[in-house]
Amino acid sequence: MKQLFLSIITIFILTSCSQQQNQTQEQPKVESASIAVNTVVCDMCSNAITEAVKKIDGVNSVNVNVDKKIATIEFLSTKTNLVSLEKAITDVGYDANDKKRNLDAYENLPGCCKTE
Ligand SMILES: [Cu+2]
Repeated sequence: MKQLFLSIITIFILTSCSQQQNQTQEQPKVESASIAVNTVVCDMCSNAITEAVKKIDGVNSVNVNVDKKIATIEFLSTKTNLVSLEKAITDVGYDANDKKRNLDAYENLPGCCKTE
């Protein structure tokens, strides 16, 4: 009786382990990108970029560091890519890596967010 109980436990452990492995394999790959956002000056800039990037399908998280001027973004590589992330940022009026900001969007930013 005790042996039967032990073998049931063993089967249970083995089954739950293999299920966990399967889940890991099925999950799409999460990538992290650090994008230089050199024209960011304040929290409003940070919020504008965060809101814009979050709208992209496949983006898990966005964190803009105003002091270091870096946007750290976690995304699913199966759904989006670095170019799309950069474009979302330039479209709201900020430089992203070597991509220049959209000037019309930049003109519409609050005065405190303009760098010139
Ligand atoms: Cu700002």
